[in-house]
Amino acid sequence: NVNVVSLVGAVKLSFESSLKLKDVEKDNKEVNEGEYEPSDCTARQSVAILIPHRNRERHLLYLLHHLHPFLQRQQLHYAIYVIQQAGDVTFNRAKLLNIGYLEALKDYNWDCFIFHDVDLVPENDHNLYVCDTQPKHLVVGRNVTGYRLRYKGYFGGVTALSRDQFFKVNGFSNAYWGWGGEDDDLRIRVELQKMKIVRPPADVARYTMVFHKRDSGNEVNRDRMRLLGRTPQSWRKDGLNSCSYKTLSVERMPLYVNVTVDIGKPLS
Ligand code: UD2
Ligand code: MN
Repeated sequence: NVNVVSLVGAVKLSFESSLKLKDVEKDNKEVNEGEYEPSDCTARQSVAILIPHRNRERHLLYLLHHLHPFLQRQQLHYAIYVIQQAGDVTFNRAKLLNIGYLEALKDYNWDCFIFHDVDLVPENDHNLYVCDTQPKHLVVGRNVTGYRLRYKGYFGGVTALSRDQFFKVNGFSNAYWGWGGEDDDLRIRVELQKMKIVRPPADVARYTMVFHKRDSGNEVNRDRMRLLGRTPQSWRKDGLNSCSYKTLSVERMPLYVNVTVDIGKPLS
């Protein structure tokens, strides 16, 4: 029984500098250790939201503020995981997301995984955070790029893959340190499995990206083109099955599970 009334379509987003974590916690009393389940129906999918993170506290706060009510309107059983890279070695978004998948599955057998940049806030709740029969790219447009697809094959920002789809491609590559390439690598993995990327309609798949500069510690990865050329040969042995890391802590906060990890450093 679908309660269509709970969706509102395009929402007005707010980014108040006075917003505090305590306020967001008060607004989301039904969320327990980052997890929520509708009380009046059975959700169609159980969804883990994975957010790679380091030093973007303000963005995380804005995202939690909008995402919790958004996901509840969609009547999902969900949990939010923030995967925090410890230390100041070069950032590795893809490896953090692999870790999120592995760690979240220790809690529950999630059907679907949403790989989510911390700075992207969905503008329309008809953009459903569920998995499809094919890997799904949820970002067609962003405010900063005139709401147009950046390029054909673009697969960055927010993606949804089922547990099996992500397992089949062996997850992300762990080899992309610094900015760029890891999203294209995942697209290649998906295409090698003869899967086809789907997207919601452009008027629905819209995001606001909170303004930011390139972070120090996330410099452009100059090796990314070479790596992308090797993906067809390397994907089988570089991914979920080779992801080594040390879990430093798992904190069950009211609004998310905070997983802090030591992911090592790039080879040479
Ligand atoms: C684009 C993609 C992103 C990724 C990246 C290249 C879009 C909308 N997003 O983002 O998915 O493919 O290019 O790697 O096209 N982060 C931190 N702390 C840091 C650095 C990064 O938390 O110091 C996380 C955070 O979740 C952030 C994400 O990594 O949203 C991507 O980094 P970015 O926002 O700096 O890169 P951007 O916007 O070019
Ligand atoms: Mn960004």
